[in-house]
Amino acid sequence: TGTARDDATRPGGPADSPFVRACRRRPVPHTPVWFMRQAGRSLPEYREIRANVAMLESCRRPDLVTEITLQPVRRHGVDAAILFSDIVVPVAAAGVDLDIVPGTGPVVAEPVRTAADVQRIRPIGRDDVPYVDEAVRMLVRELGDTPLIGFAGAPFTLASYLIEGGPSRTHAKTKALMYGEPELWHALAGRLAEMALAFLRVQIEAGVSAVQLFDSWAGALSEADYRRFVLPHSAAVLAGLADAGVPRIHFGVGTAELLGAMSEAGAEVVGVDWRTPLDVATRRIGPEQAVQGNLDPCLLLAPWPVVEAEVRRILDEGRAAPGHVFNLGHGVLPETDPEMLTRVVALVHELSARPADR
Ligand code: 1CP
Repeated sequence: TGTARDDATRPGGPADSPFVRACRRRPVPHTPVWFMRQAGRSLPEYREIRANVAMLESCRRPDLVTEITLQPVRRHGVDAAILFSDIVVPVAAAGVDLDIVPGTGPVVAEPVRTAADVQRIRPIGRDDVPYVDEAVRMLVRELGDTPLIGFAGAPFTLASYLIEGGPSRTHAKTKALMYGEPELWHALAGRLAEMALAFLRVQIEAGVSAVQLFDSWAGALSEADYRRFVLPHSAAVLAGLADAGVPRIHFGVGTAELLGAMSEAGAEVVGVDWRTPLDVATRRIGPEQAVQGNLDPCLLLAPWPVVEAEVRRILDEGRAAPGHVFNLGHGVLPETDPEMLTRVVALVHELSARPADR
């Protein structure tokens, strides 16, 4: 397992790529850019592969995972690939009966209600997700100098699917359990933190160059509740990877009021959605962490001159941060014209190009 990593750290290799350098607040030849959900329904070549294969099934086939992960790298020239998988893949591997329903998202057959339900969620390791280990190893070989990002869902966002039984707008059942049965909440969140940590370790062992912890729905919480019920569990995931040698990214949506607290969880990079300008976000996060973001995904549905002006603004505001990875504020919308993404990558590279000697 050492070989993949040793090879990755050579000069010019993935660990020395503009993406990883920006995560570590080091000088870069240009601002790196990738897109959350860059692999997916905006690409006709993705829709073709997925036409007759269910989502979870596709995540368990290393050949398909590899091909789907590479598609946006080939097409757009992004600075990083992100493993094609889903945050509920390790949950299913832990024995929870769930499916990813087209047009809906994750649906859990028997939502978590009791301590016994929590105990049925088994600890996982490499042998529970061999297809992830295999796909990452294939991808690291195929990608050469382009870094691969591994990811996991954070305890709050995973808990929401498990408690609600599916996607939720209010997260009402989740909050009811959190407030009404705090011990049960902490038992569940603790178990999900262990799951996320184990899942990320498998990906790091197999050779990913960075990891992102997705707490997509944490913005539903007040800062006080976030600090009390969520931050310790997310911090435990990130702390468990402190010696792993790869940068950690911590992302959520609607987190303007949580950026300070989230930055305390310990990641090298804090993801920011489109609601908070990156210079404002940087003041909340502090000088010790890089930022990632934050073009509104809906903007990619606007005419090019509008997109161009927004890309310029975000690069300007990103200069206030000690490191900037360009991205969207959330995932690519399925109706996005892929040509827009290709043009954004080229524009970010062109506008941010630094002289070679820097
Ligand atoms: O290219 C990539 O970005 C990699 C693929 C990826 C990632 C990073 C997928 C594939 N899922 C995820 C993570 C994920 N899954 C998150 C965190 C990121 C985010 O906030 O977008 C979340 C919240 C999920 C849960 C999920 N899975 C949803 C959202 C449901 C809701 O609550 O609104 C959905 C729709 C899925 C299914 C899914 N995952 C991925 C794809 C391509 C799809 C659609 C599958 C299909 O129906 O074809």
